[in-house]
Amino acid sequence: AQIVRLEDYQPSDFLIDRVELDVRLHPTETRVTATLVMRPNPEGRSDAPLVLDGEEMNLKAVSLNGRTLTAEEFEASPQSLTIAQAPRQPFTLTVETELNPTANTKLMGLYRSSGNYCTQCEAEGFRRITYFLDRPDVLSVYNTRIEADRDDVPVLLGNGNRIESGSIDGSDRHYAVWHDPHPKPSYLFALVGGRLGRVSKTFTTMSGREVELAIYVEPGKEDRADYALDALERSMRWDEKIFGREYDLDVFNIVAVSDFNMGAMENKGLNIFNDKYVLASPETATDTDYAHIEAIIAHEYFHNWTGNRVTCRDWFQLCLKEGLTVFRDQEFSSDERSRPVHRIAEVKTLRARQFLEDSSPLAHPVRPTQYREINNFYTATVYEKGAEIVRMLKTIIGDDDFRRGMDLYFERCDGTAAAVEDFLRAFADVTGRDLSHFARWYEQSGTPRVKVKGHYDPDARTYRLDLAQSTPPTPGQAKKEAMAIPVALGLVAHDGSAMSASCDRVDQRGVFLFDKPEDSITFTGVASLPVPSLFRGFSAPVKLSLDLPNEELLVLLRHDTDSFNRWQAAQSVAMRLLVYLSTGVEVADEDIDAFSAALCSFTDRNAQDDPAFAALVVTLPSEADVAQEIGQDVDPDAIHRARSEMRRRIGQGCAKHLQRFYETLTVSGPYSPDAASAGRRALRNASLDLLAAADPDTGEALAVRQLESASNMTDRLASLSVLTTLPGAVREEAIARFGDRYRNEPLVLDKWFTLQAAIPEDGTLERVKALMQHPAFSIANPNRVRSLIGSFAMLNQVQFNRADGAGYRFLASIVLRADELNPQLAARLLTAFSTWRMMESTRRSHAEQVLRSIAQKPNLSRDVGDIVSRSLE
Ligand code: B3K
Ligand code: ZN
Repeated sequence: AQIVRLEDYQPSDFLIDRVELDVRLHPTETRVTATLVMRPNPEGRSDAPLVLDGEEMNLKAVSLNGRTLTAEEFEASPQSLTIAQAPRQPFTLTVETELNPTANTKLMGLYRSSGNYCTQCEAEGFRRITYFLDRPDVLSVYNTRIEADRDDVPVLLGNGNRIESGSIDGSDRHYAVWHDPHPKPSYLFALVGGRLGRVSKTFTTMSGREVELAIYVEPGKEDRADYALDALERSMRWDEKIFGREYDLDVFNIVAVSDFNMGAMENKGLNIFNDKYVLASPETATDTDYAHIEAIIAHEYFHNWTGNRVTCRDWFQLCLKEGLTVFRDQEFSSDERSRPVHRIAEVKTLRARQFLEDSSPLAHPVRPTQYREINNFYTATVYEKGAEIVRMLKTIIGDDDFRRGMDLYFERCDGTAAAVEDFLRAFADVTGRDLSHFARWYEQSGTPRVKVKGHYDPDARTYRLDLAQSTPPTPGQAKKEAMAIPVALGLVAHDGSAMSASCDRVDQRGVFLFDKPEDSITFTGVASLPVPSLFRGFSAPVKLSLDLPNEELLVLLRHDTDSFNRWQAAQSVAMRLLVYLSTGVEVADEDIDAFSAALCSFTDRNAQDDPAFAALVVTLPSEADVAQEIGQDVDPDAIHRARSEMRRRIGQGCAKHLQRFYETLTVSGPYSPDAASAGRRALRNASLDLLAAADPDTGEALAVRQLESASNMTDRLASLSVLTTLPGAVREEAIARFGDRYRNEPLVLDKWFTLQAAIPEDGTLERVKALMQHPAFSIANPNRVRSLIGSFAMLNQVQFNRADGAGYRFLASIVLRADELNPQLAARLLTAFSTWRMMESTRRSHAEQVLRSIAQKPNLSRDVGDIVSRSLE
């Protein structure tokens, strides 16, 4: 297959200044007439033919400057439309195409969802609507006229502002014309047509302009969009206050659709969302759903500046908009909720997804240098590690210079298609710093490992830290260089008192920049043996090796002023015990008891003031986390047994405390998704989970009672989740009743699918197969497939990785079926195999066999072909 390389980037030979689109919506024969006002690019080649991208369309006519071209004057192939003799002066090209949105199961380009029409163009979907220079560095002003049947399609939406609408005399059709004054790349184009309900409010921007905000949803579900609308308003206010960014159109529309390949899409002025990230009511959405809605609404809105006003030169620069925008949405959520709690959640996701990817055959740099299918690079590395790079930059240069650098970046790059270099240059220019070493974070893949050893000299009252860094080889990068790693650090005395030690290598913000393979720093005035607290706030995306004994980690849990490291300390102890238990290293009972006692007293002290934080502290690393830590010859059954044993021991050791939390942390009054109430529910439900692990009978009784009396989905789902860990008739009855109660709520059934797919028992594979026959399940709907099949593969360590290989064969069969309909969905599912090399040999050989059999299939999509071949490399 064709490989696209960063080093081959060439500016486009032609530009498209204006686009007039006329779209006549029809279920199977939609007509699109595109009039493109074009000219040769002075920066392009002067003798080049005009080659427009296209895919799966029916070409009806082509005309140049108003004259219809004969078949000899152009060449149309399935992927392109070529005019060999294109004019060397400005010209107008008109292309008429016909498409079938009903047959479009890839959910790219124009397609139908629940009878409505919608589009998805990123990365390369616009070429499925018309022939075009479908690349992000071609920016055009769009005018879109949409026409449709008035009764079937009463709502017509496009990018920008609506400038005209009306009926077509003598017919049952109507139209609307939308104009977007901001030049944009084709991937930000969108249109929607359908029967939709609406909620709206007016927003006054910082300079006093009025903007109409609206969210469109399935009729009857309007009240479920209120929270999203509120989150949108808060996002807009926040971006004004924190980054000085104002919105730039008269309307901002969001449409929720039920068939969508990812979370949402930032089309200019017309965001299209997976309805999972818009619709929420206390009865159907959990606290986590509310938090995700808030974050994704913010993320897509923030793209208006980081992505749309400043867009990407080419797809290799994807992190320029995604990493930066994730950073911005993380900051927003941190300001709206609890910053320490949010930081821990970010790091948990980063480790579970990005560290995993970075140690897998699919590892790639934050800015990749080549791809076969760009849709396979919307990854945790580009998004989450990309955000960590921005965060490190801010840590290194400080808040004020970071804001000045952002301002300069916007000022310089507004209206352009930029590259990572432009971003870094803005910060280099405002600080006078050389950021070329730091830029390596975009180029080098793999998670650096930092080894640290501490040496205390009581006579000299000095404490020295010896640091060494290394990054393991990754695909295409055998040799690694040292990275510029900001280490935020401090020293903690054993009794918890503050230490007045100092070190001239540590800046006023407490950060040491570790940018060599090895280095040492020395603190003076250290009155007693300290416990080092390193990478405070998780100041860099690295793996730290520092063998502190459990007692010292528990000192950090009790006394560190950095809350991230308090949590980290508990996780480190838990991880050490879990790895020992999983790999047959003997663990003394006292070690588990000491840990459990420390957890009891810690949660006791924090339960009332910060229950969300306490809930994170009592939650053990997941089975997948433990597998990743072990890293090779992994036996998922042993990990499952170890973790179950630990949960039981902690549940028993802390039973009194947990019972008390369970009884006292109730939330009175009507449901509210705010962080404080959500925190109480989180600790209460984490307590229930551990109580059930310690004593299944009590746990079952409590869970059944909670399931019946719960007034919101968070508590209801948490109790059902606890019941799924307790095999028997009570569980089956609870599962059946829940499924029946929500039989008309697909988004709730998704949660129900997920819980069942994650049951770590032998019967689960059959259960999952049976659920595929459920009337709500559809292989064509990404949410359903991910909830049932994706959860089985990603959450159920023991059953997906069954020793007999049946889990792998099942996933492969689904991937192949899905690939015929929706390659992006299929490729995403297939990434569940990225851990295959770390399994023990029996599982490893089953997985390899299954991957090889997929690789041999004829007619694989480029998406699946790419993932399978890289997984086997
Ligand atoms: N930019 C989109 C992702 C598009 C994915 C294309 N396969 C959503 C986001 O990151 O905001
Ligand atoms: Zn994004």
